[in-house]
Amino acid sequence: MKTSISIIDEGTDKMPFVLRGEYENSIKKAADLGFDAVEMHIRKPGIIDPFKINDYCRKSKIRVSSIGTGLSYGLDGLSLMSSDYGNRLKAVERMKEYITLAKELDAVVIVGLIKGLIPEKERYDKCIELLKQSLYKCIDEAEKRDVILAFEAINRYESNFLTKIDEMIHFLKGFKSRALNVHIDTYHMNIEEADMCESIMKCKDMLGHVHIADNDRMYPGHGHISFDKLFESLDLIGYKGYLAVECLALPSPEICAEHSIQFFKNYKKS
Ligand code: LER
Ligand code: MN
Repeated sequence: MKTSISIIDEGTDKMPFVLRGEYENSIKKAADLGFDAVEMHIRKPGIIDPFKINDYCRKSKIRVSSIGTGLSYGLDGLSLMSSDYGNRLKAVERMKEYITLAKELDAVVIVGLIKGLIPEKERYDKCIELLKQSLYKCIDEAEKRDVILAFEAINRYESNFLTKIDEMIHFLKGFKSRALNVHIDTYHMNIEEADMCESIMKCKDMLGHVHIADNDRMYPGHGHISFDKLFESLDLIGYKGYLAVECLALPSPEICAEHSIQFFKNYKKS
C-alpha cells in the first residue's frame, strides 16, 4: 500500500485538500508523517520548477504521486468542452503544461473538473464531441511523453456526466489509448456506486489513481466506509498505485493528516 496526501499552496476551507502553504514545507511535513508521496494541486503548472520540487522530494525521500488539475477549472474557468474556442484552446494548453510537469515529476495527471460541465440547454452529444476533440490533443501529448491521464468519476452534485465508473470505463475505452486510466475517489463512489467493490473489480487493468476520503469527505476512518473491503478489491485487481488522501482539512490540516496516516498504519498492522 503506497500512501499519498494532497497538498495545495493556497486553498479555501471548502477545498478537499489537506496540507496547505508552500509546497516545500508540505512535502517535508508529509514525509515526516510517513506518507510515501504527495499529490500536488496546482493552478499554474508552467511556473512550477520541477527541479526544485524533485530536490525537495529527494531530500525528504518522498515522491509526487499525482498532479491535480481542478484549480484550472475552479479558479480560471478553463474547460476542455467549453463552447468558446479560445477557452477550450487554453484548457488544452494548460493540460499540456500539466503533462510536461508530470513527466518531470514522474506523476500521473488527474483529469476531473477540467473536463468541464455540460451547460443547461446545451446538447449532450455536441459537448461530448468538443471534449473528445480536446482530449485527442491531450492524449497525443501524454502518449508522446509517456504520462498517464487518470480520469476521475465525480459525483452528480459536482459534475453532470461521467459520474459513474461504468460510464467512465466505456468512455475511455473508445479512445483506445494506453495513456488513459480510470481514477476512483471513495467519496464520489459512495454516492454513485451501488457496490463499491464490484465497481473496483471492473477497473482491472485500467485503474490509474485512487482518492481516499470517508463518506462525509473527512479523513478515512471518520465515517462509515468499509475501507478494508475496498483495499481487498484493489489487491485482487493488482492495483499498485497510490492511495491519495483527498479530504476536507478538518478539524485542522495537521490533525487530518495525522489521522489519515494512522489509519493506513493500523490497516497494515491488522
Ligand atoms: C477532485 O479530485 C475531486 O474529487 C472533485 O470533487 C473536485 O474537488
Ligand atoms: Mn477526488
